[in-house]
Amino acid sequence: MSEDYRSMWQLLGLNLEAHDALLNVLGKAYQEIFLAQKDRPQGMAYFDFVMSEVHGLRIKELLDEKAAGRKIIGTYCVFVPEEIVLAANATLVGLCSGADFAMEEVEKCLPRNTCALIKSSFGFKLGKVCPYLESADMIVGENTCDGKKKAYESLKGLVENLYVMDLPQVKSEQGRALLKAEYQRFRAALEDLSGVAVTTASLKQAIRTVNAKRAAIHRLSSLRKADPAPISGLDALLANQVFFYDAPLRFTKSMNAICDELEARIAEKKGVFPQKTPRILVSGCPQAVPNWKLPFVVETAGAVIVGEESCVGERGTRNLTDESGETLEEMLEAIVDRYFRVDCAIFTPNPERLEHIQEMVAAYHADGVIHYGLQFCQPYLMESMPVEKALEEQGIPCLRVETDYSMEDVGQLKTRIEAFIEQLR
Ligand code: BJ8
Repeated sequence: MSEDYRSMWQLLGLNLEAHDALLNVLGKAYQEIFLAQKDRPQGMAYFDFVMSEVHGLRIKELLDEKAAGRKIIGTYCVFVPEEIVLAANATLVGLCSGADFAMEEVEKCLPRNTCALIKSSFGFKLGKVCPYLESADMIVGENTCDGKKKAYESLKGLVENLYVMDLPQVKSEQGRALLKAEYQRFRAALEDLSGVAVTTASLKQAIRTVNAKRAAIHRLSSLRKADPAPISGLDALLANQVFFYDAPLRFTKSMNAICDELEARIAEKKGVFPQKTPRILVSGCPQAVPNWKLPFVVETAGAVIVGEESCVGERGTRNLTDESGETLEEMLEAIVDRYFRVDCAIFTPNPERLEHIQEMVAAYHADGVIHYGLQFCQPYLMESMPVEKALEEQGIPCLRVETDYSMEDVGQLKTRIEAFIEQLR
């Protein structure tokens, strides 16, 4: 950290000793995984800076926003509409769920066979190491998978400002009506919290801001179609992770600057890996910061990741919100339409997800798909089997990986992934 933020962390109630240990591990991992890569785009320096200040400068900015009257909203799911949050004079931040922490304590609250993502969100709270969580004025949980919705019942005893959003599980008329009703209830709760009413002007501007951020990420995705790939899967994943933390306008600007650089690289046929390196699409569970295990294994085994069919990736950012609405009602309808298209595996049935995987394989010229499932994640592990079958029927090789956040299976993963890559050559 470039400044001494210790008093800030102390005021937030962090456990300084545990927090130091976390930052040390993170810093070392970042060095070994990201900074050791060759030929990274220069624009990645921005993301290196963001990561080096992820618990420092960004938290200070959020606290400054709070002091100026804005509210901070923490979220665990891409169904929480950032447009409505921004329009109510609040800032949305993703909450850490990508590393094991305080597992002994966590397993006193949650069954051992709970997915790593849920356990991690508890670990960061119980271990008192997440300044985002401690800065938030409202933490939004959502009724998605069974694991999350039951876990929020327990989280309620740990955080006093938990707000639970109900979500549909079927893409029916009633499902859409539920989503709309829940977004209206959420808007009212935000207005109560911030004391600021959502207006046509503020919602219109918020839709534009979030669309611009998503459009910048789409631009990056599109550039990954090139061979040689102009950016590694690791760096692209990092950009998708930072998407959840950074100030929206700054993120959009920095992302577009990287894309300008990548366009120049593509014109010169310059890449991070040689041409004809096997190309992988990763599909499945979200990979939250600092979960970099899979791309690290894949890209040190001789392949490049060219897309993520994931909520930290295209599932979360694929669609833009229609900007033509003029009334609050029209804009809310457009927001509901946009989010109702997210093809999370909690929906049943969920045929759009398979269609999107197939579209992405074609668009990014992927040679194969790695289906990434977290252990005990029923929705994605259940879907992984029909996904694998359908892809293989079309001659698209697919490897199903089931893992967690520990490093214990890295050797085994490496062996399986190397064999899969060999098959793609
Ligand atoms: S919209 S994917 S962010 S719910 S990995 S906790 S599903 S048992 S994260 Fe998700 Fe929203 Fe869906 Fe996206 Fe449950 Fe599976 Fe754990 Fe998961």
